[in-house]
Amino acid sequence: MSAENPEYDFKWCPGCGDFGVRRALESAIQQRHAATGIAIENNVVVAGIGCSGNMVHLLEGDQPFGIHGVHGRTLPIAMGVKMTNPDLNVVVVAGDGDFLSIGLEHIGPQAGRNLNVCAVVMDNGVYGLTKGQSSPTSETGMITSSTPYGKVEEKTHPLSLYLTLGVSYIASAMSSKVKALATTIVEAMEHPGFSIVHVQSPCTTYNDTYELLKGSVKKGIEPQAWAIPDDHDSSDMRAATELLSRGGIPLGLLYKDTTRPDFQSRIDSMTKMSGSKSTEDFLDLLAI
Ligand SMILES: Cc1ncc(C[n+]2csc(CCOP(=O)(O)OP(=O)(O)O)c2C)c(N)n1
Ligand code: SF4
Ligand SMILES: [Mg+2]
Repeated sequence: MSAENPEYDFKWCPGCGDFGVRRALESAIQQRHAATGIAIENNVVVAGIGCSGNMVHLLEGDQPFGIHGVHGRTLPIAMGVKMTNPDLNVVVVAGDGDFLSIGLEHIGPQAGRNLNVCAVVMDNGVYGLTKGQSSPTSETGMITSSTPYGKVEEKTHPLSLYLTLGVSYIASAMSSKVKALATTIVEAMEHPGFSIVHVQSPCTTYNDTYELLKGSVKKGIEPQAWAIPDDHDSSDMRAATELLSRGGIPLGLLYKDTTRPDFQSRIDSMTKMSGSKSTEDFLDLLAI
């Protein structure tokens, strides 16, 4: 359980975007409980390593189950949890470093499987916990503790990446818009397949992007974030690709494919087809 652990004394910095994500996740879990009557303990939060992953220790109110695992390995752990108990609602919480750097190799396989888990990715464009090194989503040229002369690499565009890899539900959100984020997380949890809610969650200590995202009339800064229009057809991959080509950070539901079976349904069909009745039967088939 993720009940408060007195030996784990971690606090987010004032203004950290992860506070908003936490409130949204708590609300989404409560909303699911209120709508379905399913116990809070039916939810399992699988956390990455980072300021963002510490969410699993900081959730307030009724406690879901929680696993604070290994850096970059949220998706394999989530798969293990979901496959051993398909009735659980499994939610991954991870940072841009955890999910898109060391953990990048796991996104494609889970997209291919359409594993029925929901990933909430907190993107602050930096490695916050380890004191501000550049991450895949740091801007090219950004000066950080690991890039004193500026980041050399091109930045990763996570939404395009998810779309290309075949993730079946992709939404983009802002940590400061808590109510909208909670609604999105509820929808993503309900989606029968692999869903990613990619959240702009600024790091006030090492990469404070609030002003860039929201813009400032006074300073003549155009907002990077913009709302996906209501008439966007989220079932249309071409329309999603076209939206992304406009640049900036689109906010809202980018893509949703409800036509693909999820991993468990594929496994169930295969089990039926193979004539195996149980895991024991299957293991017997392999016995020499
Ligand atoms: C295998 C391994 N490599 C490196 C680290 C060190 N490490 C801990 S957190 C982290 C990056 C965190 O960045 P991010 O996922 O963006 O989370 P944030 O702190 O920004 O929320 C790194 C490199 C580790 N704990 N384990
Ligand atoms: S270092 Fe950044 S990401 Fe980590 S708690 Fe502080 S503000 Fe949040
Ligand atoms: Mg980060």
